[in-house]
Amino acid sequence: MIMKRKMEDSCKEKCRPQMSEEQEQLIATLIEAHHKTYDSSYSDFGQFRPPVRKDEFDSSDDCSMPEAPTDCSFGSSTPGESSMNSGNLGLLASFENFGQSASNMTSPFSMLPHLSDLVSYSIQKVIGFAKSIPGFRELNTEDQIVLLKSSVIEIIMLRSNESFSSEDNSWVCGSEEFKYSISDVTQAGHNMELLEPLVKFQIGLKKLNLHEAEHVLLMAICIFSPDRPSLLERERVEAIQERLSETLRAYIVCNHPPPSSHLLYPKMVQKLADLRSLNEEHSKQYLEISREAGDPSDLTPLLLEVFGSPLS
Ligand code: YSL
Repeated sequence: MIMKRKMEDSCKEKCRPQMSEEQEQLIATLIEAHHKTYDSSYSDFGQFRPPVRKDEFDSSDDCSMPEAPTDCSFGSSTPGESSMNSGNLGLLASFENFGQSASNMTSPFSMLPHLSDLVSYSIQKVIGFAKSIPGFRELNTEDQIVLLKSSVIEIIMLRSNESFSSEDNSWVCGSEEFKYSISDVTQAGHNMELLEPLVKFQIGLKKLNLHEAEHVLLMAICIFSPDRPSLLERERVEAIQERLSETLRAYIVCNHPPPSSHLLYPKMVQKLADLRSLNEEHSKQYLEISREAGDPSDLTPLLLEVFGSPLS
């Protein structure tokens, strides 16, 4: 009897000719929100502090020695910085070198200012996306903040898949200048070994060949994770996530043809699990980088607020 009911249910599921009006509307809303917050032309990237790529075979690598400050501290900095520094070749210079300031080409974190600006910009876009997910604004403010703070790095990793190229394992955002390889990210202080899971994640996600509807639903489902610590109204978050997951399952059944639809939903759920461990790893690395970065202004106030300040 139970068996029979189950079969009837699953048949009803599979044979439902269309998704509900409400589900169609939800997807349309999410896609529109994503288009408004993800600029595929990457035309804003020129406003970030410029990327500084250290030549891997550059002998000026040795400049981490504080006794040779004049050789490298002022080698090549932005115009504003060099004029500000001119004349200070003595004590200040060696202090600056100790601190590995952003003006110093030999800083091990030469990509940090640019990538901080990219992440900071992305955080603002993710906030815009979250705010337009039906139900988000109706949550209490505390829970909105908890959901955003805990998921934002995961959403950035998810959305970045749109620029990720499996051909050369890099994120391609228009010009060569805004093409980010693994080595670029290590030049923001991130450890190569720990970046590998991020790249593996990108490759695996790319392979799923998600439809845009699936991509935006996955991001929305990730934001509405009811198990984030210290949520006040967990059940409300869970109810919204449930509605999103239901919509995703219905979308796959109705619109995603086999064979790529095979086990697609569980594979997407697995991606959410992968993101948790990437998030955890990121927290650890961020803490180290924010402590070791010589110049706190390499980061941005928003970054400090969202990921935490080493001083707080
Ligand atoms: O503080 C953020 C640190 C992460 C790296 C964490 C690695 C920890 C190991 C698990 C940053 C540096 C990563 C980014 C920003 C490096 C450059 C490429 C990329 C990475 C995601 C996290 C994202 C690319 C884009 C470009 C474009 O697709 C966008 C508009 C996206 O928002 C971000």
